[in-house]
Amino acid sequence: MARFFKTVTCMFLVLAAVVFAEDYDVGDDTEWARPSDPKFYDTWAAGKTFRVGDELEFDFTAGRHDVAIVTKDAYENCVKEKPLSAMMTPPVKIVLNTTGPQYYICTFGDHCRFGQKLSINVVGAGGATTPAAGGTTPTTPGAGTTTTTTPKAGSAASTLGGASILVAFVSAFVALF
Ligand SMILES: [Cu+2]
Repeated sequence: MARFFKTVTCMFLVLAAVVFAEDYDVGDDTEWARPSDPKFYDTWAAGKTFRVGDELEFDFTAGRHDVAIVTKDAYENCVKEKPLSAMMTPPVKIVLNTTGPQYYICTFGDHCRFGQKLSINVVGAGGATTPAAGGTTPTTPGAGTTTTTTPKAGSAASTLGGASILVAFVSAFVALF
């Protein structure tokens, strides 16, 4: 019996991770570019809940932009030297693997100062069971107040949670018998 519960738990965790992980195309149709509105990427991030396991995809024209992961200070002041890491080849895909604020800028020309910069706050991969996690920002990243309103995401997650529990149980029975 213990093995059964272990199986169920295991499958649930795997499925939950798969079901809840989201891929985000940064900027959607605008992609990763110098925006006409300097607040564009703040607006894009607002209302989204980024979780560990989610993936950001930056699409852009090679040689025109890049994606640099930077500190909060570099983000705020558009410091282009010595980024934490920099990626030149699109599409740049970044799987979020730590909680807390994350900062990205483009180091080409004045792109950052014109708003080609993104700050997000990453919360734990809690799925449906941690509605409160999205509401607490440990450090408020300048523009990254992305966390307060997630009623839509929450209800969707609950529905998915129910579905994946069902799938997990069915899978567990199939595996056992
Ligand atoms: Cu750029």
